Amino acid sequence: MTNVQPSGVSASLDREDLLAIYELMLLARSLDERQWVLNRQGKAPFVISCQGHEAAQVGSAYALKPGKDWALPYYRDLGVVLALGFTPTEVMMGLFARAADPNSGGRQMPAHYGHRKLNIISQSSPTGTQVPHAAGVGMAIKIRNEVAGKIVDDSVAWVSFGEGTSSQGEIHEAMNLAGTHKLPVIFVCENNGYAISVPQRQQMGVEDVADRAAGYGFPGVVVDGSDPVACFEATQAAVERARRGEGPTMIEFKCQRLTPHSSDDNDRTYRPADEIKAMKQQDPLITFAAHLKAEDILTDEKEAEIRERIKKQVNEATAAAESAASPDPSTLFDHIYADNLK
Ligand SMILES: Cc1ncc(C[n+]2csc(CCOP(=O)(O)OP(=O)(O)O)c2C)c(N)n1
Ligand SMILES: [Mg+2]
Repeated sequence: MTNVQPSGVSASLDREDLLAIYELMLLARSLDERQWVLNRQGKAPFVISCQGHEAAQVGSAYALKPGKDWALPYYRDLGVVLALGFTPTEVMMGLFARAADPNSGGRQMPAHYGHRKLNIISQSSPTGTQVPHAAGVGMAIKIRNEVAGKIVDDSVAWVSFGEGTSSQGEIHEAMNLAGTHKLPVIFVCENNGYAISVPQRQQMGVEDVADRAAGYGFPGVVVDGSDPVACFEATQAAVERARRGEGPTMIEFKCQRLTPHSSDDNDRTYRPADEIKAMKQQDPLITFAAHLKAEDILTDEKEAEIRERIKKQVNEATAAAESAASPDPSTLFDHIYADNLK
């Protein structure tokens, strides 16, 4: 296991990239906050937040090629799907279960992300089911190259899950398969220290989930999940390794969950108030903005301009999705019985 130290600089990221990453992080936060407002107004059924994970999500997804690589994100990954090309309106279509929702045409719960054009594979509600799917995608890529006798497809499968989920059996089976066959899979664990109300010390006997990768014969790295540049760098290294046919990597991002588990949870019953207060000091939006300002990449004027643009996007997305059509009842059985497959 290797520890990747926060770097703040990357040879592959220029000033425009760093500003784009910051803007995506802020867009994810703003859309997330709007979803909570809509939930508390009784308009949106369920919210599960990316707040506190934005740096890990955007930094990591920024190392992928949307539409070429395969992404199997989990429910918290709003920052990932935005970085891969989801529009704010598409996100809101999912929240309101509208017909135009790219995830499932309004059939899935919110935050079960999927997008055909972007190669984002829809996930199921039982946690972790996307992880063996990712190993299967990696196996398909490998077989395609074996049949051709050379690398004709150097795409990778990127899959994410929480630390609680990382203890489930199928995650270990998927990592074993990927390690055995050197599959091009990036296993991303967003470790926020809680599985709903259960703290990590009651979930597993190790401190670093990435330690487990050694048991399957591939590298495991631990990265500060509040530093988007370090998250990008670690993912880029894993992607390059996978593209070269050298096999999988596990990356563990140490994140903070700044909200309750979901809009149906009250974390004040199990998290001390001072723990939440301390976490907010480490908010990646604040620390990354401070870093960019210290480097003269972000100015107060630029920040105001970005915030204004995002406010407009979030307002427009909300209005478009609120007024959009629900799925037509005549499509109820689509995708359920063989003769209705689309
Ligand atoms: C197989 C299964 N067991 C339990 C649940 C209920 N559940 C949903 S999210 C969750 C916690 C997962 O925690 P973690 O993997 O750490 O991810 P986090 O939400 O903290 O990002 C649980 C227990 C579920 N959806 N599926
Ligand atoms: Mg967790």
